[in-house]
Parts: sequence; C-alpha cells; structure tokens
Amino acid sequence: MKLATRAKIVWCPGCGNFGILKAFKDAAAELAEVMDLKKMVLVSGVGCHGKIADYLTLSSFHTIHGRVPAMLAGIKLANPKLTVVGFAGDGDAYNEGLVHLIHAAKKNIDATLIVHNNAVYGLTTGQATATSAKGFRGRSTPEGNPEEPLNPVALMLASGASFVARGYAGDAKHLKEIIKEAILHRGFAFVDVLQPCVTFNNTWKLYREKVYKLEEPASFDEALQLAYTQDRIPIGIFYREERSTYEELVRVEPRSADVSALLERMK
Ligand SMILES: Cc1ncc(C[n+]2csc(CCOP(=O)(O)OP(=O)(O)O)c2C)c(N)n1
Ligand code: SF4
Ligand SMILES: [Mg+2]
Repeated sequence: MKLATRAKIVWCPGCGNFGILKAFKDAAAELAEVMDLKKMVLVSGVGCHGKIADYLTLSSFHTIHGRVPAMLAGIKLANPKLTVVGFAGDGDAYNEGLVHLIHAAKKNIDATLIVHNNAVYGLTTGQATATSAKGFRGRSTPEGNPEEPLNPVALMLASGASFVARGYAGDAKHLKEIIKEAILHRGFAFVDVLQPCVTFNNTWKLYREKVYKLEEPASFDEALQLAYTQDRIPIGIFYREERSTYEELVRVEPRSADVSALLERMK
C-alpha cells in the first residue's frame, strides 16, 4: 500500500517531524504484513505536528487543539475493531489537553498516542510549553522560562498508561521499532518523541550528545526511576503491562442489529 500522499510537505527543512514521519511510515509498512491498514484511523491535533495526517494515505481525522486522546477514545468505543493512532504536539497534549491525556491513560483506552515533543508551541511561533526547559527564551518568555519542565514519562507512568516509551526523531530506525510495539500493544500506548524544532527550539546538538538507548526495564519502580534520569536522556520502552482495556470493561458490542434496522429505515 502506498503511504505517501501528493501533499507538499511544508515543515521547515531540518525539522524533527521528518524523522517521525519516516519512522511511522516504515512501521506501518511492516505492520501491513500482520494487520489491515484500512482498519487503521489516525487522529492529529493542531500544530505543525498535525500536518502528518495530510502526508499519509490512511484514514484520518484532524481534531481540535488538545483533544487527540478524547478522539482516540471516542473512535475506539464506537468501533473497537479499528486500530487508532494519534499524533499530538507537546503544547497540544501536555498543556491544552492534559486532562484528556491523563484520563485516556487511566482508562487504558486501546490506542497509541505519539507526541511530537519539540518543547515549544511551534505553529504559533515559539511560546514556551509545559516541556520547555527552564531558561528557554521564546516569544512568551523573553527573559527565560522560570518554570521547571514537566516530565511526561513520569506523568504517564503515574496516570496508568500500560505502555510508556520515549523515542527520538533523530533515530528513525529505533523509533520505528517503538511505534510498531506501541501499535501492537493492547491498551494505552504512549510514545513521547524528542523532536527538535529547528526554527524555535533547536535541540539537535543537545539530543545528539545526551540520548542513549535503554534495555527494557523489568519493573514499574525501575521505569519511574529511569524517567527521572539526570544529565543523560534514555530512549526506548520504559514500561509495559497487560491489563483490561476500557472498551473491554464497558463491554462495547458492535450493535449490528440496530445498525441494520437504521439502514433499513433510511432506504
Ligand atoms: C483551543 C485552542 N487554543 C489555542 C490555539 C492556537 N494554537 C494553534 S497551534 C498552537 C500551538 C501548537 O503547539 P504544539 O501542540 O506544541 O504543536 P507544534 O506546533 O509544536 O507541533 C496553538 C497554541 C488553537 N488553535 N486552539
Ligand atoms: S516551526 Fe518548528 S516544528 Fe514547526 S515545522 Fe518548523 S521546525 Fe518543525
Ligand atoms: Mg510543540
């Protein structure tokens, strides 16, 4: 299946989003051997990251700012047979829509969420987000960001996500493997991706120096400890567990009889 659309890619040259697009495309191409990509639905949020859905031929829904996790939950509840994958920005997921993110993890919605974490509001030209570094100078913080950044991996572990990972846009091969595992995971799979924004928060050098790959940790406590690693930045799968998904607990059944009756009435 051809995955690239004819849409012109409008991201700035050198943007980390290119690595995420490549990793996802390669993951989807490999997953096509074991699943029907026509039953995959993508959801993207508002921001530079949101354009990713325009560059992929898969079914997609471009939702409003911060609501990617809520859309994933709604789509999965309406039709549990679909595989749902969301792309959100850090401003989108960790500021505007943080409550939706926490509850999707808590409920263990069977969905994957990939967060393009460039630690800046990119599309609106460089304001600080929840993950911006202390001291970050941008449009809303000309004197330097006074806050400490949020730790998304620790937050998702504490919120109950059953798969928690961090990838790096500069290592598309490694990220592809994480994305494949996340999509195959049954339950809420969260992937925070370190994504340099060359225009408003160029972190390529920092990540090149600090990122290292993890062995998969054995326990929740170990994962939490790793989430707080200082000085270096671990990437890989921090934690995964098997537990009932929200859809299973609320017993959503495809209501085929009702749908047939409805279609009959519409004739
Ligand atoms: C409810 C709402 N608030 C604010 C905006 C304005 N807005 C559009 S894009 C954007 C920044 C998006 O930043 P992020 O989610 O980090 O994505 P990025 O552009 O960095 O990929 C904002 C604040 C909006 N469209 N809707
Ligand atoms: S502004 Fe930043 S995030 Fe947006 S396309 Fe350009 S480099 Fe990428
Ligand atoms: Mg951003």
